Amino acid sequence: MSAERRLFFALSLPAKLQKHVIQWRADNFPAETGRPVAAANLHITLAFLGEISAIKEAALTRVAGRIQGQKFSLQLDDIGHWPGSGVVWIGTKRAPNALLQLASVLRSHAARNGCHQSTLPFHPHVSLYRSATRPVAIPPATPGWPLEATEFSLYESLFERGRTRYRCLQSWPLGE
Ligand code: 3AM
Repeated sequence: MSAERRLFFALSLPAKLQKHVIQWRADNFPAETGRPVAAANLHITLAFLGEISAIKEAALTRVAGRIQGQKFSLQLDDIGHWPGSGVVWIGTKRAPNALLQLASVLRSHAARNGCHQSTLPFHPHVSLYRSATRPVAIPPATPGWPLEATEFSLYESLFERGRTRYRCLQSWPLGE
C-alpha cells in the first residue's frame, strides 16, 4: 500500500533571513497575535498539492524537473493580515514575473494532475502567524529584506508530536 503524503512546492528562506524575520516578528508583534510559524518553516508557497499518492507525486516531480524557471530577486517589503484564514504575513509589493510564471506553471500542472487549486489569485507571501483571527496592529513596514531565489523545492508537511514540520524532498535550480 502506498501512503499519501501532504506536499507543496515552495521557495525556502536562507537561515540568516529566517533569523532576521523571527527577531523582527518578536520585536513587532505581541505574543498573543497568533501561533508563530517556526523559523525553519518560513517559506513562500508556490503551489499546494494536498495529500497525494506516490504516482501523482512522481508525475509532478517529473514535471518540476522539466521547468525552465529563471532566477529572480525580490524585496520582502509588504505586510498584512488575512483574518479569514488567520494569517499574518510578509510579502512583496512588486512580485517579479519569473516568480509569477513559476507559480503559475506549477499550479497549472498541479491542477492538471487533480490537485485542487484555490481560485484566489496567487499572492506570494511568507506566513508569520497562523490562527490570528483577532484584529492585529500591523507595523507600518518591514525592513525590506532582499530574497534571492535560485531554486524551488518540493516539501512534505508532517505533523509530529503536536508540531508541523516541513521536510524538503527535492530541489530544482532556477537558471539565468
Ligand atoms: O504557509 P502558507 O500559508 O503559504 O497555508 C498552507 C501553507 O501555505 C497551504 O500550504 C502551505 C503548506 O502547508 N495550505 C494548506 N492547506 C491548503 C489548502 N487546502 C493550503 N493551500 C491551499 N489549499
